[in-house]
Amino acid sequence: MPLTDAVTDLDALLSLATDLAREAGQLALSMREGIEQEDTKSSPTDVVTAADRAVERLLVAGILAARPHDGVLGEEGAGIAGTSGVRWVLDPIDGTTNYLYGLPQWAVSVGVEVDGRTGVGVVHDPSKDELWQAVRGGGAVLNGRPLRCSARDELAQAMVATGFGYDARRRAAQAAVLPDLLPVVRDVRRLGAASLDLCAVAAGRVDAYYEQGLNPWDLSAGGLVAQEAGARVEGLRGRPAGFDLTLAAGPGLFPALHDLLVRHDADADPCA
Ligand code: LIP
Repeated sequence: MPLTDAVTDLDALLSLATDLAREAGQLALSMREGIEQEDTKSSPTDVVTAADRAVERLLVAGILAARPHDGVLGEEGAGIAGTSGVRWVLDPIDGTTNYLYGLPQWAVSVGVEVDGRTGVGVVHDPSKDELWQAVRGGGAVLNGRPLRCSARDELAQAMVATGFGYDARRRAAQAAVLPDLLPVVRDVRRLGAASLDLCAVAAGRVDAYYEQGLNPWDLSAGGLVAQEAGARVEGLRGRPAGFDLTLAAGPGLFPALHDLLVRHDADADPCA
């Protein structure tokens, strides 16, 4: 079984992250009915609900009760430096727009960095009762079953997921890639939650995923799940995955999709 030969302290972090993600997922599920937009952030469509904030408060309280010296970074404002070398990277509800609309494609994403590197990732999708877990060097599982990414290496056969930002300038630049991408791949999916898109790569539910504009909390846990399932999770031109561009794909497919995105300068920031 993967995850059993991980370093003990990573095991302990995985156990705490899993318990907290499950508890947070149940809270989010309980608040879903009748939820309304409470605020917006980077644009009028970048929404926040009371559930986003309540779930982040629950996660932070649970982390600090168990590990008072850890750092925490959360999408909804949690920012604790910490002194332990462990930092929790939280997206309390990844896919908030889907959550607001009642589309069952959202997740609680809990990444745990040890000395600056993600060592544990947990993504909990309560709508589908799916628990995605990964430990660096220990593999990735979905509901306890080992994960392996797609071995597909032909772009023409590839199902590619992507996402679009909240800023109209970024969306225009992202749209400009599609006329060249759509004719040369099997199909494209825009599912709306980066952490679940990355987990879908890990499970071979899509063959690749790319997006510009991911924040650390979108990428942390799902990126480790995809990596530990054998996918490459990187930026373009040898850069690490991150805000400029995140591309996740099996080793056979990665180069062709990478080169198409390079031709489009898909990592250039149109909002700069
Ligand atoms: C979402 C990401 C998604 C992206 C959306 C949004 P949020 O995160 O998971 O991939 O396309 O624009 O950023 O805001 O729902 O936590």
